Formats: sequence, C-alpha cells, structure tokens
Amino acid sequence: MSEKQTVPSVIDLSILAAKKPLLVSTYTQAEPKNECEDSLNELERLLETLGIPKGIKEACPLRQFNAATYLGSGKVEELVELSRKNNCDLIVIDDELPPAQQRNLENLFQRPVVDRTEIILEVFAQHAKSREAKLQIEVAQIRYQLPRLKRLWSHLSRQRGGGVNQKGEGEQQLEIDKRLLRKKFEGLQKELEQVQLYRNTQRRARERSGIATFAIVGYTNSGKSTLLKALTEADVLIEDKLFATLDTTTRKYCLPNHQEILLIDTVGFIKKLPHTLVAAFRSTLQEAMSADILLHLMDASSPLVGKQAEATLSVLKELGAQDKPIITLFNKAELVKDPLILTRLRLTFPKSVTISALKKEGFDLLLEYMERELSERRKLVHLRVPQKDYHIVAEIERRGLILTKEFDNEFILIKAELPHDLAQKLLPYRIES
Ligand SMILES: Nc1nc2c(ncn2[C@@H]2O[C@H](COP(=O)(O)OP(=O)(O)OP(=O)(O)O)[C@@H](O)[C@H]2O)c(=O)[nH]1
Ligand SMILES: [Mg+2]
Repeated sequence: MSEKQTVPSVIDLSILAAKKPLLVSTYTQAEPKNECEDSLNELERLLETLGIPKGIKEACPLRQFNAATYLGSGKVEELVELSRKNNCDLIVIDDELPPAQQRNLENLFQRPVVDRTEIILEVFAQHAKSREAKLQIEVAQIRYQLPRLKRLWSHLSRQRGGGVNQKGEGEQQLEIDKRLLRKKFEGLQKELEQVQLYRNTQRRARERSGIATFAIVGYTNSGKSTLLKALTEADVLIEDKLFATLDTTTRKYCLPNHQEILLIDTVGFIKKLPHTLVAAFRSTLQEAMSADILLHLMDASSPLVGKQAEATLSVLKELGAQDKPIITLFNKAELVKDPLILTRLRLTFPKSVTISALKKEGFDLLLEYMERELSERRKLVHLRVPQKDYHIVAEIERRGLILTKEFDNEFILIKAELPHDLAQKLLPYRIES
C-alpha cells in the first residue's frame, strides 16, 4: 500500500453522512452517572472528528445485562421511540458490541447501529498517514469485520430491498467475501511483518547506541506532540483532535547538563481502547515502551483527568510497561482555575511536575527531574583512560554524563555518571576515587 492511498472505511459511508445520531452509554449501580455522561461527551468528540454532528445523548442505568440486545427490552423500546420521535438516523453505542447484539439492535431500531470500537477504528483509519499505520489499522479493521460480515450484507440487502432469492445469493457471496478478506488479511500481515522487521532493526541500532530514551505517553489530546515540539522544534502534527498522532517520532534533545537523550512521541490512549487496535499497534507502542523512562502527560484541565490517567496506566500495563520509571506531567496547567485540583493530583502522583507545553512553562523543573531520574539510574565512576583511546571518551560523552575531566600526562582522568552496562564494560579503566 502506498503512503498516498487511504484506508477503506469499516463503516458504510451512509453512516458517516448521519445528521442526527443517538448516543447511548450505560452505567451500573456501582458507577456514578456523571462518569457515563463524560464518556458520552468523549464519544461525541470522536464523532465530531469524523464530521458527524451532535445529536442526542442518553445515559442509561444498566440493571440487568441482556445477552440478546445489550440493554433490557424495556429500555430498548424507550430508545427506539426516542430515536423515531427525534428522527435519529444513526445509533451509536458507547461500548464494543458482539456481532449478534449489534444485528438484533439494528432490527429493532431499523437504523444502523455502530459501536465505540467501530468509531475509534474509523478515526484511526482517517488519520493514518504512514504505510505502517495504514497497514496496522487495516489489520485491526479486518479482525473486527470478519465476524460481522453478515451484518454488512444485511445492510446491503436492505438497501436493495433484497428478496428470498437474493438472500441465497447473499449467503454464497458472504462465503466468498470471507475468503477474500482472510486472504487480504494474510497479505497485509506479511507486508506489516516486513515493515516491522525494518523498524526493529532501527530500534536495535538505537538501543545499541545506548543513548538514554524518554517516551512521552498519555491520553489522546493531552499535548504529547506539543511537548515534543516545544522541546525539540520537531515538525509534528498538533491538533485539537483525538488521535492526531498515529506514528512514532523520535528526536534528539540535549539536557541542560549537556547530556544527550532521545525523546519519543507516539500514539495516544483512550478509555476502552479496542483490543484489536492495541494488538495491531503493538509494535508502534512497543517502540515507545522500550524507552528507559516514561513521561506520562496528563491534561490537568480536563474534568476526566483521573479516569484518563487510569486508562493510560491500564494500557501501559497491558503492554508490560507498568514497572518503567515514570515522571508524571500535569499539562495545560494555565487552564486550571482551581489550584486544589493540582494539589490533589500531586498527592496521587508524587513524582510529578506541573507544566504548560503550549506556553513552555514549568520546563526548568521538568528538565531537572529528567536529569535526576537519569542520574539515579547511573553509577558514579572515576576512570583513567589513555589519551590514545579517544573512542572510549567519545562513548562516555555520548552515553554518560562527564562531571570532571583532567589531563594527566598521556591519561585523561574522568569522573562520570554512566549507565550500569557501560560502567561494567569500563572496569579495566576504573580507579578508586
Ligand atoms: N491550553 C493549552 N493547550 C494545550 C497545551 N498543550 C497542548 N495543548 C493543545 O491541546 C491540543 C492537543 O495537542 P497535541 O499535542 O496534538 O496532543 P497529543 O497528546 O499529541 O494528541 P494525539 O496525538 O491526538 O493523541 C492542541 O490543540 C494543543 O494546542 C497546553 O499546555 N495548554
Ligand atoms: Mg500527538
């Protein structure tokens, strides 16, 4: 697939042309209703990203789970009535629905029913720019589509007003489509493996270079790309949109103590991030997860900051990165009107800095924390290196932090903080302090 080609939509285009959607989210007795309402607002933002206008939002208490229709039959009836009265042309459920539930709901509503996963997949599909991101999203889409092909066919036959005969043809075509889709899936997987092989080689080269790496992680729209740009002038896409970034950008940066590091900006997270996407984007995400230290960026101005942090930490766990050292950054601080919010956040996340990536505020303390975090992970050593072994000095400069350097005849006396593996490698040059 070329970089110019766009990813085909999972949802049919009539859905993207919806004028008045009905958004439905649920909450159990144990959950507060306002969280459900916040979640609906987030879903509305996802739809807005796709150009779908605002519609009606319904937060529904979930008393009893219904295996056939997700919501209880009384509630569904109520919602069908509501959607008819308001001429809603699309129903969006704020959860991932099994294929059968989705089909049953479509029959009851007589309108297309899409779930949160489908919406997120479509946002990713529209924002994917690199070949790898496009391949990854197509793989995720096919995984999602395969068990739901029947539903797509029922959409088509409804559009054509399909009769009995066409139904038989439909079943045959369904089998053919499934086979074609599986074949396409295998082809894409192979292509993706090739791209990822190249990426892994790059990553290993970087790991071998041993330069300390910081990855900026966090909820979508928290300001990750803004921070990378503010520090490194990197030409990255910054937008007030969910999932603006779907690729990884790495830039060199020199800390005030002259230590060179790499900074990585990557795809953001969201509550209920579909597993198909986590699986498909695993390699992109793992690149960030291979960093030495994580900078967890939060949008402190969002009323959902706590929930967003929970969602981020849970994806980090799913990726096996929960034990990495983390510095927490409360971003968009200039928008926070109530100082109590920041005080509360600081109590929950002790190793934290308050910043504004947009206004470049709070960076002095942030850089100090970054230097400190690196230095804690290093060993202080005194070395006596022959001047002729200048490549050793170069490696110390690149990977460690030189505190003092003195010339002593044909030797250089160096006091430096080094990563543990380098300190071990330079054991023959070590002297007592
Ligand atoms: N007021 C304010 N806005 C900010 C700040 N940092 C970022 N933003 C805005 O927040 C929006 C999202 O910023 P991005 O840097 O694209 O966020 P991101 O985390 O990279 O988002 P995704 O790539 O979509 O996951 C943009 O409109 C930024 O201008 C800040 O410190 N203050
Ligand atoms: Mg971004």
